[in-house]
Amino acid sequence: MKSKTLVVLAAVLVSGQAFAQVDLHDFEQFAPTSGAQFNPNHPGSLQAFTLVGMCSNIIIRRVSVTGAPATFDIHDHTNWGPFPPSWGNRSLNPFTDDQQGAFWLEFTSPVQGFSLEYGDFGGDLDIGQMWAYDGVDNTSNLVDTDVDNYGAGAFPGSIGTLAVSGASIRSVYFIAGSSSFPHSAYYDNFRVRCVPEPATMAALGLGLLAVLRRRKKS
Ligand SMILES: [Ca+2]
Ligand SMILES: [Ca+2]
Ligand SMILES: [Ca+2]
Repeated sequence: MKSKTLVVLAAVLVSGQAFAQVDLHDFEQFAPTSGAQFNPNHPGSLQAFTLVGMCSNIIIRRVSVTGAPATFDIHDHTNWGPFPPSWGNRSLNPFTDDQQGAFWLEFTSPVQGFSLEYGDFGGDLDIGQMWAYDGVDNTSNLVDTDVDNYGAGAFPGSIGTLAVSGASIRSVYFIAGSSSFPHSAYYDNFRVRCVPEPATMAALGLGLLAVLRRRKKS
């Protein structure tokens, strides 16, 4: 590694903040459980699903309203749409239980921010809502909220976004839909902004500075 690269790396590592890393989860690599070629179309095959990230994993679940487990699917839209081109061929689908509760994401390590994209094919007037907590569920402290009016928007041109941020987020809840169908939107492109670990960053930065000093002397 050249000295100039080392200087830049050392500066970034010492400052810590500039190193905040983002995990993108686009669902593209997972086997679909629903889609146009499946019968029934939205079987609700999943009760929990884990997304593996570089700094935090996400456990996806849904809140039960009826007492029965609330389910969801990973949707294949290869043969049906058109979905937004940036959504690829897979997304998160709650339509099996559109009268059930919000999605509940538990982060296995604290994160600084979370955002997602959502939308549907028109027909109803949708509103998206999101809540972030500092503990693994919604009995902990509320950190941030977001509301987005999708209205009469429709795929493929209209993509809604929901985003929350805070010093230490351990769970996020979200729901998007209308009064008749409270959970009636697809979700994709989860982005997780991770917490830099100040102690690790400082140690790495100091180590690099030491290497640089030694090089200058020689
Ligand atoms: Ca996707
Ligand atoms: Ca709609
Ligand atoms: Ca809808």
